[in-house]
Amino acid sequence: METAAVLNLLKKHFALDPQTSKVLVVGLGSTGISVARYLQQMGFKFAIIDSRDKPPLIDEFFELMPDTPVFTGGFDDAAFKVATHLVVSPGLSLNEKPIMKAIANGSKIVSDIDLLACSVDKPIIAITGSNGKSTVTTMVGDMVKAAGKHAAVGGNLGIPALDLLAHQADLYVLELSSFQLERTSVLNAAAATVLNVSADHLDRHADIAGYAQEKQRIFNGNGIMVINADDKVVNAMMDAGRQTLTFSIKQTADFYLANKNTADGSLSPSNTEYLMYRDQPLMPLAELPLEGRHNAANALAALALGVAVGLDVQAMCSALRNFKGLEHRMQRVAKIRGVTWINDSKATNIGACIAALEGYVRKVILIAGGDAKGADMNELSPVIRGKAKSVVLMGKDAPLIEQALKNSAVPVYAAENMVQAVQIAARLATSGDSVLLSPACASLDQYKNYQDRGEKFTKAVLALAG
Ligand code: UMA
Ligand code: ADP
Repeated sequence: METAAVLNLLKKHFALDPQTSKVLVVGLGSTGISVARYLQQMGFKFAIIDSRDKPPLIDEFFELMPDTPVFTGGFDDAAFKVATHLVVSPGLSLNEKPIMKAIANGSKIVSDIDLLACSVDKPIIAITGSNGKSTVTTMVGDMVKAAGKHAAVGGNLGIPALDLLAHQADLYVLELSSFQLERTSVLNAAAATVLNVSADHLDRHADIAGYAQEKQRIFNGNGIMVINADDKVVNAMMDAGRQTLTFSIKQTADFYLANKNTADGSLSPSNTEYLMYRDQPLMPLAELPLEGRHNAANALAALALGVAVGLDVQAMCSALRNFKGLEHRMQRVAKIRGVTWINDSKATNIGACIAALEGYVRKVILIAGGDAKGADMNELSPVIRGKAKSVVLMGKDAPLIEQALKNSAVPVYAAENMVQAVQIAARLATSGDSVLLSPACASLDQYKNYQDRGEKFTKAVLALAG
């Protein structure tokens, strides 16, 4: 988009003006750097502040913008006092005292997503939810490519939204977290979805209703809403006045699963399920190369988003057939002496663990635990009782899960680290069993991140093979 047109929008929506505004970029992580780069290109006056003594990207920043004022090692009141606008990175709560004070004194909050939305005239597809965001975002990106168009894919997924402006794109596909959404006001995506809502990040949001409310902001505007008909909280976000596409793995919807093969009006063999678009069978579910029934929901959501922006249905199905799946999400690590080992380390909340377990017909051995982030582990109890033969627990909040299973018949074992957890699971497993690492908790109490946890699991499992 022409710079003048972008500046007009920024002025209209946020009174943001290169001549008069003083912007404070709060946080010197990947978002902060992308915002600084954008503001510099657009000719704004700005400074950057980070509470840490040595933010991880400080050296890169000094090299990039040696003349920009930088404050580190705390939140200096003086820097906030002069700021007309704050762009606060998603890792920081808006409830930080200096931020709240600045807002009370009239500073306006603008997010990197707002800045992107004001800078592009191509459709944005926006994806949020407690689980499945990265999977669906990647699927949609692949679908856009398969349809012969150029997708810019990023946001919470990894590439900060504003860095996507460096490439020409026909469509922007954004994964958005509740933290990004809570501070975004002008997104107006052409198609948007909340995939599901389950307890997560309750250490940052007051309660699940507040968390859902932030997610719902993804629908602000007048684009097509893609709604999960199986999720009560998401269903309540429906707006009768808006164009909507629904998806479901449990009931008929715009996108759903069915055994009916309507090509010739006959029923297909009962074990052949199809991904359906209204009365049109799109492809057999078995051709989706992913473990777990929740991935059928993800595929249907991705198809709905693609249809919402006019992508070719056959091209989208071809992208789904070729979809490799993402690491650490229901990833099959090995089959050793008849036991299948699955790495679902990215299951950092209850909803993901429940979805993983629900996908199994036979009972599994579950490895779980870590930092529960304030969630109620009792919610796990029914599905663990129904789907787990035994549970191996580790990490800070293992006692919460153990307590939730107190009066159940499911045997619980304690492990101090991943190697021990895998060895205990290996002793418990017999040929034909599956061992599932799906922790229902964040990893940071014992690991660098969920990737590190998944890698340690994989290494310990492969060591079993000798
Ligand atoms: N921090 C401070 N002081 C500061 C600024 C940051 O201590 O002054 C800390 C934060 O508390 C946080 C860390 O630094 O622990 C990183 O925060 P950040 O906002 O600078 O993070 P970025 O590097 O900009 O990365 C963010 C997203 N991170 C978070 O929301 C925590 C990345 O998502 C995202 O890929 C990136 O923007 C680009 O959009 C990561 C993530 O973990 C993958 N997201 C959470 C999730 O998926 O559950 C929400
Ligand atoms: P996110 O980006 O929202 O964290 P991912 O695609 O990275 O989502 O998957 C995170 C975790 O959630 C993984 O454990 C994965 O198996 C699980 N998951 C993926 N899709 C869904 C879904 N639709 N419902 C519940 N859990 C899911």
